[in-house]
Amino acid sequence: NAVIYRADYQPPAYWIDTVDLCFDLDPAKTRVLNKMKVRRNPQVAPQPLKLDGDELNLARVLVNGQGTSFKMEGDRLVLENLPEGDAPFDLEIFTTCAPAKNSKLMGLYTSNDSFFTQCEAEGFRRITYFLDRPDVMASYTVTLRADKQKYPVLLSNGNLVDQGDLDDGRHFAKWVDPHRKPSYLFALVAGQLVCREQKITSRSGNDHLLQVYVRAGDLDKTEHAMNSLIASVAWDEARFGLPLDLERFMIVATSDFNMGAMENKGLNIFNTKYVLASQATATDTDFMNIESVVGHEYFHNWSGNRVTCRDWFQLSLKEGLTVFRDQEFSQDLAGEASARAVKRIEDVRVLRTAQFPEDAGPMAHPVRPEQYLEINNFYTVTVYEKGAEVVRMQQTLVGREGFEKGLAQYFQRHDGQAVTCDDFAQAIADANPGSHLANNLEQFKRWYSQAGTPRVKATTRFENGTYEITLSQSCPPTPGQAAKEPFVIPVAWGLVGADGREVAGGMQVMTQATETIRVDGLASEPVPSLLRGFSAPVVLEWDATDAQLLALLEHDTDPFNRWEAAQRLGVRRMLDAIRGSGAITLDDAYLQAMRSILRHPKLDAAFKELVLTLPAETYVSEQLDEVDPQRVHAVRESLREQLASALAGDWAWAYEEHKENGAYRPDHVSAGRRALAGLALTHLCIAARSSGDTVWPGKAYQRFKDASNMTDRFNALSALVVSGHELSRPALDRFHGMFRGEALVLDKWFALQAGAPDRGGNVLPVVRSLMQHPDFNLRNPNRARSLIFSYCSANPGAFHRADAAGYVFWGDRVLELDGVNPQVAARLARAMDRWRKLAEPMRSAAREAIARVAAKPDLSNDVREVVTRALA
Ligand code: BAL
Ligand code: ZN
Repeated sequence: NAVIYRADYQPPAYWIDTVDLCFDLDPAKTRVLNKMKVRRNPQVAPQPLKLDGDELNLARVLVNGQGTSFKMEGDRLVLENLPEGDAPFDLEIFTTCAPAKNSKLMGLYTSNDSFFTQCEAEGFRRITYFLDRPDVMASYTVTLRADKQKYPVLLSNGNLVDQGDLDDGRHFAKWVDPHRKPSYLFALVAGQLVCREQKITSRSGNDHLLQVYVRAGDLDKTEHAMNSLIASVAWDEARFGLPLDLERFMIVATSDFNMGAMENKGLNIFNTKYVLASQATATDTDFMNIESVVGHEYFHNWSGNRVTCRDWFQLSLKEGLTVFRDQEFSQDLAGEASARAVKRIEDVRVLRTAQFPEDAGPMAHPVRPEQYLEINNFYTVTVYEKGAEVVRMQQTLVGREGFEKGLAQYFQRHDGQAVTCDDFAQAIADANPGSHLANNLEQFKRWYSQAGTPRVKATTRFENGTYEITLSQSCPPTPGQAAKEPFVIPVAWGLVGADGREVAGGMQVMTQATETIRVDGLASEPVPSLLRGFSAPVVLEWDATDAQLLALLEHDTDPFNRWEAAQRLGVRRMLDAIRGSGAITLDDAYLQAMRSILRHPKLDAAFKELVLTLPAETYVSEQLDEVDPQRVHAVRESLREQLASALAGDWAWAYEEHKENGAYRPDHVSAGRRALAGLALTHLCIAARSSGDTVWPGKAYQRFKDASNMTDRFNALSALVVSGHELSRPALDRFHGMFRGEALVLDKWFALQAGAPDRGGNVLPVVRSLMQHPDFNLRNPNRARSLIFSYCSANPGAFHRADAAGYVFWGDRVLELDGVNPQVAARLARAMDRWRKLAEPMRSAAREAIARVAAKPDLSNDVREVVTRALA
């Protein structure tokens, strides 16, 4: 229960070379026989062997076949009388555990009468005593024994080398993993599963068997996951020369899973949310997410599994890199430049609405954290998404080809090793001597060590045909880091002339606190386009005029900054209203600009949808020193209503123009059309609320009933719910009736109601009553997230109530969940991260609610760490 520090890293005192595990699977009491070959690490002074364990029943310990003395230090099993010298010895440990009682979903657990494992980060110690740390890599042989009728499918990592029947209706399967791996990549699955399989031959001519395992009845929802896997294998080989190194690659879906998915070697275990999709049950977003998560887990096979982390502080080594790789994969699959830009905007939106607040709050930490109490709390948007931006900047600084060379260098140098973020950056730099990265490597690595979002302030001057842009960087203090040194910041820039044409452009690689870009010989003052493509994860402080932003929205050749101009125009109007009287009337210039984007003959529908979507409430709130979330919500709603009413004719045109897509395909072009039609329908229903019109809500209801796919159906349902139309009730009831057997669709049904716009405090009572719904189940993470998180974390206008009832609900749920699944509880605890920014009386009420949670004596480390930091 102590804080762990990166600076305290010590190499392991022992190595474990081989592990032979034998499981007798039983939900109530599973027996685990673990035979290891262990040897001392000659580089470390002799000391006892201390094995990690958690909630295990220890039955026997043998060293070289003989009973031995041992003692317990907390959860650790300590062996002192071990053979002298460096020669390997046999260590045999026999334990039992209770998978059916494992509601934490870490280690070995049951879900729907099947067995699954989750070992990252520290779940393997809940299966057997072990050196459960990523720098101890071993060769695994696994034998699974279980009732044949109940558990006909028995899977583990690697290759199936033997199987057969045993007495009493039991059977066995023996698996050998040809690759050494750390314990967090171990996996087993046993249950009644069916699989879709596909044989493929890779570019290099090797044959592989790909399998996707699901429950019977779900097989018709696995085609997209399989296609995504096939595409992932091909992409990694084509783009980075990284082939599949296994004969067999399996994906298994389970509906009880803490995370999205897990990259266990050769046996990825997935949340059903990221596997199952059919046009009737999954939206376009679900299809895209499946593609990217399947890609992400597959890409880990190299970036994570072949080269892993020395310790958990290095988590971003594999996660930042693999998010970067999955983002690139999705962009490459999207194809055209405009579709790539849409994906980039979506990724940046996640970063700015989730990671920037994290970087400014009590849980702020560097991409490579310095300390943790519970590592599960550090699977964060900082480690993942900001980590990916840090990798992306390295690519920017060495160029795309240089980055490919750098990655090849990294894998060549470190294949089979457990390494650090420093090793990664060093390899990329070494492969690119003379590059901006190589020339500034130590300074660049501050991105790994300094927390907080840097701010780049831009000021401009035009005199005698010379345009100057002065850029100054700073970074606010974060917990434990009062002062920051300058970062290396690549700022992609361009100048747009008065006639809308590009007049200059380049990349300023900032290394100093202040730098100036100068362009001579200009006939008139241009408009600067800065941080193109979001070339660095910073806040750009630029006091642009409306005219400059409107010019960029119309002319910028950089689609990201075109979108960004619209965001700035929207944010400015919202902030003016929030800081002012709370009321605002949208100006013609803004409305006209939005109209011309909506009606633009050449722009993609997906891009239009992004431009016409107002900045999120959380993003707007981050721009304020003190936040009244209800006021932010009210202002955004007011703007949306005006946008809806003023452009009603244009929205009607957009809906009619984009609503028909022919046969459903989840490709980017038709998904973009559906997205824009959905946004239009929402605005038309919102406009109908003020005008009293019944035609559009009626059309939305009809669309909801007749839709041929989930995207259109859900968008129509959402339009009714968001606009608060009375037809939303029968539509919600009908939706539930149609999909009562589809867990993932019911998650959407819960989430939509919990995330609905608040009208006079009506959402919390709905959430409370949905907690009593027969389909609600707190123990299922997806369901808990769909109802509770959708309310507490994703609906600020409804959650932050002046009467504090939202906070009381939050505290009760955190404590309730902590008794079931601390990892999920700690995520929910993070809903209060930004409490210090709240206006009174919410701030005091929030502090009281957090203090009430913190006062509970037997809190998990997970929740304790979050609430303690929040109050610090
Ligand atoms: N390694 C945990 C799940 C993921 O990031 O792929
Ligand atoms: Zn990952």
